[in-house]
Amino acid sequence: MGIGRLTLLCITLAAVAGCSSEAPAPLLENLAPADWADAAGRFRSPTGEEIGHVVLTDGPNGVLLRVDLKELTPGWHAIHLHQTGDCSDGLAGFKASGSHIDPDDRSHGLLNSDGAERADLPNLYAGADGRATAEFFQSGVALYPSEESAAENGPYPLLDDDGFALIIHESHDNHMDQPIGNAGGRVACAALGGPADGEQTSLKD
Ligand SMILES: [Cu+2]
Repeated sequence: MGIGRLTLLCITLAAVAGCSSEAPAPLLENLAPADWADAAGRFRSPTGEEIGHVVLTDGPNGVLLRVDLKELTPGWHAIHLHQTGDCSDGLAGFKASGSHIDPDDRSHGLLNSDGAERADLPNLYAGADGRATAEFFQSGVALYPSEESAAENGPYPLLDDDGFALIIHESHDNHMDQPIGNAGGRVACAALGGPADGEQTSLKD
């Protein structure tokens, strides 16, 4: 890794990994080792406030995600991969992020016999202080388009032309009901790689 790349990494990840000598923001401390991060994004509340981060690592069998959020309602929340990297309409419910990533046309739900969508993840738990920190792994997706991802049933490239969004829902996903496991509205959104993002932090050349 050259100096330029390292500098870029530190600038991009300054908030995430605390590369600078200044005290790191408590929210982001130790979210993930810097050399894990292939991409990172910020979670926004409906009013646009920064309430968390996600770090994504591309692996040979899928994508690893680490998330850290604050100011959530205590309890379980659904977290899904949505189609479009656009969190610009929070007050209107983050609808611009589109529907779930589901290239196989499956039903929603990790516990559904006709499921699951590639959007589907286990629930995220926020403690009494509203903080939620977790690691997830999703097979069937990759960060970047490739020959492999273009093949039938290949990994779905999250950072395609319109990017993707990680959406936190108001309540938990029951992993069964259509279309979103009765998880309610969208309360936080992290856009990566989308046209309206402006916050893309892809670290690959
Ligand atoms: Cu969703």
